[in-house]
Amino acid sequence: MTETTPPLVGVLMGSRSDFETMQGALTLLAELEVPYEVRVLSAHRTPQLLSQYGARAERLGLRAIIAGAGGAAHLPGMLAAFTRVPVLGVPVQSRALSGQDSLLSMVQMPAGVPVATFAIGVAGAKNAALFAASLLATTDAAARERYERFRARQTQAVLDDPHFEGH
Ligand code: RP5
Repeated sequence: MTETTPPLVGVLMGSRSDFETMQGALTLLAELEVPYEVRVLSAHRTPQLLSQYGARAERLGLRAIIAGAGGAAHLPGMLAAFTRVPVLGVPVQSRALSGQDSLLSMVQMPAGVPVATFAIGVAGAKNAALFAASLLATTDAAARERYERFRARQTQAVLDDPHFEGH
C-alpha cells in the first residue's frame, strides 16, 4: 500500500508547511486502502517540476490528484492546465487571511480548466480524499465496498454517541 503499490491518487502540497492539513487526506486514503503518492511541489517555486508532474500523472494512470496550497494557491489550477487527470483542490488555511485567499484563488478558475475545490483546511483535505475514493468506487467493486463500509462506520459512530437522540 501507499508508496510501494502503483499509486492511483497523487497528493501534492505547495509546501511542507501544508503537511499537517494534508495529513487529513493521507490518513483517509490509507484507511480506504487507496494507493497514493505524496509530493511537495509548488506552482511558484518549482514550476517546471509541476508541469513534469502533470505528464507523470497521465503516464502513471492516476485517477485523481489532490492538491493543497495556501495563500496565492495556484498549485491546483496550474496542475489542471498541465493534465487531464481530475484535480481536487484543498485550500490550506493561511496565516494572513485564514484561507479565504487560498479558497478564492483556487475556486475562481476560468471556464475550460476545472478544479474541484473543497472546504478550507482539514475538512477539505478529508473530503477530497473521500471524493477520490468515491471516484474509484464507480469502477471498482472492492473500492466501493470499502467506501460503503467507511460511510456505515461513520453513521454508526453518531448513533453510538451517548449524546445522540434517536427518533
Ligand atoms: C503556498 O504558500 C504553500 O502551499 C503554503 O500554504 C504557503 C506558505 O508556504 P511556506 O512559506 O510555509 O513554505 O505556496
